[in-house]
Amino acid sequence: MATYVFGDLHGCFDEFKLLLARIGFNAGIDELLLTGDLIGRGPKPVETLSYLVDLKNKCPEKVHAVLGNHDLNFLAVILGLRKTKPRDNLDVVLKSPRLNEYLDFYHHTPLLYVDNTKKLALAHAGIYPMWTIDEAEVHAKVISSILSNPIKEKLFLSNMYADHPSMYEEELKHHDLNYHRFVVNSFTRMRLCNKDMVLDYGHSDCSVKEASEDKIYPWFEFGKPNYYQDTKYTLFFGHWAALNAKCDKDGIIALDTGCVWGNELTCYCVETKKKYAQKALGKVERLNNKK
Ligand SMILES: [Mn+2]
Repeated sequence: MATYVFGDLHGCFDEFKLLLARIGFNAGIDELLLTGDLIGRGPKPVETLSYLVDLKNKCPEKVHAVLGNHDLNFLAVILGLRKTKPRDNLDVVLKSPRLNEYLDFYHHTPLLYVDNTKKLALAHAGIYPMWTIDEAEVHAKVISSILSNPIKEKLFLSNMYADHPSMYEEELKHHDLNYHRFVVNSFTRMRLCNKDMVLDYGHSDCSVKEASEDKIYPWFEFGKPNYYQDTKYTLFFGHWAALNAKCDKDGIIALDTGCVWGNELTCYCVETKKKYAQKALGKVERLNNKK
């Protein structure tokens, strides 16, 4: 039994299958974890979701994904709250006879997955530096309960698109829409923040070096000192293709290597601590080089 964690798939189904074959993935025996952004932009979203839904139906305990910003965008599109853009390549999913199955799969996909036995956690963008894994789990569960309620889901998704509030305070919990938006932004969009843990979205086209000149740094540079080292938990995240999986923090592992942009798809074996990569077979034109 092995546990494999995959970075953002973005509908890159061919590379996904090649990498599964290369690692000798044994469906039903091995565990498959995914850092989210399963679809969006890439060429084969229907094949990707169908594979994951089938595997999840067959062995529910062996497949765990978390929601990414593109996955949430897909939910907003289905509810008519967002228009599809041709470059998102979602129309083919919307026309699929299995749409309701994909929707059900997503409604049961959390923002954060934690395995307390294997001591690992998985979130698309990461965990807000002020939160422990336990605290983050409480926040993530609030959003899961909203997504399982159609009326609350629609209200939540229609208020999701904004950058504020940009930092967490206990007080936020009394302001539902702002609180929910902060939680979802931190789990799915976060990349950079300042030393006061204010999330920054203004430097999204900058490199880490350029941002640091403005005293803005990757979120994983902050947080409870040595939290992941001390607790021996490993946190996996995707989302940040421009980082190219470069994160040198103990216990924090970046996995998005931008397969959809023509780079490669990466997965990590928890037991052997080995990384595997599959070169992209194609390339989607990159309009915004950080997504
Ligand atoms: Mn992504």
